[in-house]
Amino acid sequence: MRLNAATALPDGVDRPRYDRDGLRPGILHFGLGAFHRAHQAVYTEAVLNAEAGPWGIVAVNLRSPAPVQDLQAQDGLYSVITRSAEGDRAQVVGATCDWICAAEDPEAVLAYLADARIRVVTLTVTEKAYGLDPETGALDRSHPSVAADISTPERPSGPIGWLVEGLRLRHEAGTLPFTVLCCDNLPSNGRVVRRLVLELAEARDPALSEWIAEHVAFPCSMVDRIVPAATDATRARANALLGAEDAMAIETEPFIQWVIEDHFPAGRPDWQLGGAVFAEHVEPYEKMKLRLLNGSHTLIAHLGVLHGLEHVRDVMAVPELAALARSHMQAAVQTLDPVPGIDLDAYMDDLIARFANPAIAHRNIQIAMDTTQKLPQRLLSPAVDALAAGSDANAFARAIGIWIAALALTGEANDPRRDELISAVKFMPPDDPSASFFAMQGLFPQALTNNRAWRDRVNAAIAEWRAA
Ligand code: CS2
Repeated sequence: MRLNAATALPDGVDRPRYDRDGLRPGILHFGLGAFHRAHQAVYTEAVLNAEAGPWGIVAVNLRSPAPVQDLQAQDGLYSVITRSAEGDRAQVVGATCDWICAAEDPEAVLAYLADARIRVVTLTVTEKAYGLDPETGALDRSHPSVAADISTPERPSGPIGWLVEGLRLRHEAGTLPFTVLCCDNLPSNGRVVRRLVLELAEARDPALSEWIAEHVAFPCSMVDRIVPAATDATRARANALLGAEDAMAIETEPFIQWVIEDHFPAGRPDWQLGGAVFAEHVEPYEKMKLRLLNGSHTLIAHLGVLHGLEHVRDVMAVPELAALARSHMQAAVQTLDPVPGIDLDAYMDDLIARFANPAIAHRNIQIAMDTTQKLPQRLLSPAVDALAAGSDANAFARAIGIWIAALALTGEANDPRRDELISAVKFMPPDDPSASFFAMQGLFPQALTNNRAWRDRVNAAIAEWRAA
């Protein structure tokens, strides 16, 4: 039997404690992936459990209809299985009140975006979906969905196009705008999305862009929870815990964190009821998380590829490799300013324990995906900062060298710049093996491309790890 509103759940499974029939839409979310389901939706569920409110989530997937069909078959319900050494706990989340595939039903998405009941639009669409040119910080106009959003703006394609068209409808109707809350792992994520939205709006109608600049809030947020892609084992576990089949089940760690800039002129859920923290400045938290967690993740993922280890926890079980992750963090933490309320040593200890969690099967190749989109915020900006502070930034050179060595080993990449990476691997000059990577347009900042000594450190790391 499939999980749905009629399922009699076993005792011990958490479930919505509010009246789902009375749920009204208040949030529209783009990107119905595992991360959203285990993070923002769980916080919103906590709010709804604590106090009734108009905060149902309209979940929009941009392209694939599959998760939307699964939610439809399950009355919007799915389970989150929290796994730790103490065992598994299942929670059925009911906060999603409608589900739409934007490619199949764009009109329904536009109707919600125009609807004043939607007060917050959240996004988890991955780094690459925004069409951000890392070199200029502007829109990459050769990005397929950016190009489409410029040529046919009334029929949006990418997230920035949807936001602009939704805001245009509000502007035209004289309706208060929604607040845009980016939940992707980009630095200053709210500010980046604001800049891209204003650029696209400006290309369409300068008056629209002015109105957005004046009236729309784009708070930054730092999101954190390790959520591996679901597998058959996840679904089997859900089946055993729920006594019903759940095609949307996901598993995750107990840790969860959300730090949000508190700027929501149209109102927002009291996400602090779920443990979120509202802060005046979120950038220090974002930087901490991107450089300590995500930077080490990228390093660990490629160490895993090089050593034929499938999961993050397998890399952490090899003492020399775990020590490398630790020393990477120790270098990265030097590039951070103090973060209010956070003991950075304890934060790093927790990260090591989270990565080693034996109950979490997080595949290295999942993290190694789209690395070109992740390097700037995770490894390259901290390298630039470390060099500017007089360090040799060797830890970051080593992480880049390990990435290149892993690419050279497999000859493959799951990355939007795959073809360029494959040809860079084919033309690695023996005396300067990273040269073809440094030549990739806009990938490395000038401060690194022009630094011969740092590039030599990358080369030394490639030589060491290719030989290992
Ligand atoms: C990971 C992140 O896939 C990746 O690149 O580094 O998804 C990571 O698991 C999350 O940011 C943790 O909050």
